Amino acid sequence: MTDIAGYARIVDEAAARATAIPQLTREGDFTLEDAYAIQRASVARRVERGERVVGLKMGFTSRSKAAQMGVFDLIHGRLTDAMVIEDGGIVDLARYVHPRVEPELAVRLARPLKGRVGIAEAWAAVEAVAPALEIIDSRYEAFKFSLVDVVADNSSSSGFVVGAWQTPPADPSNLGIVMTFDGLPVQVGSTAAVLGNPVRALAAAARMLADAGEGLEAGSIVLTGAATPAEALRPGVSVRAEMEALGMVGFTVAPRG
Ligand code: OOG
Ligand code: MG
Repeated sequence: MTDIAGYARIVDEAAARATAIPQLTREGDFTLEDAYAIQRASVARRVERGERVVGLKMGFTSRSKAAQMGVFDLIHGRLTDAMVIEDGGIVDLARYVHPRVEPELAVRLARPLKGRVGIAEAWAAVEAVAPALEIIDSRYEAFKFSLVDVVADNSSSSGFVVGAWQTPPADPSNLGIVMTFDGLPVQVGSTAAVLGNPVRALAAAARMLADAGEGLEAGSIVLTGAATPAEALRPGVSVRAEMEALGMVGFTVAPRG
């Protein structure tokens, strides 16, 4: 039997202390269902400490991210208020193990989204959209993991920055994206890289949660998944993403202290 609570404590403490750990599966393999149970238990520990769940992030919704990490299944993780970084804010690398950043379309729901919904229904539930940057930070040594390892580790959730919320555009399926470090482009792409249309990632989120008897609440924020590979953060760097029709979002990493 997989020690759900024990593994949840290990990943939660690794995140809280910003220390790398060996992959959990080094002790023996476990099922995807166990992995999500570990994720739920680790997020419950955060909630017990006073954090609030504010939404969900989808992972491996683009070919380029899946290929970068060698995991080709859609995954999800929970976002809490403690992971929020203000647009234009300063990020302290000491809070993380080996953080990376990736550009994503964020959506906010006007109403609950539950069950096996299609693209039209998912899009109709969206009240606002924004350009976003996700800071991912696997707690595993060398940022290496299997599918069940990364799911147990809350799908590497660690921080996210959302730009100005705005009225959803008529069609979000092919918006150009440029991510820059100190003004120089480091990744260029399109929301089309996310399952052909990032709204598909939102519908997939509702379906995945429905399989576990859960759903998305009104007001939830959903990160639809990186449209490009992630880039490692370094001290002092200024990170920006510009998304066609939606504008900019960014943050600066504090210089080495
Ligand atoms: C897992 C999380 C993947 C995305 O947007 O594809 C993800 C990882 O790469 O560490 O957030
Ligand atoms: Mg992501």
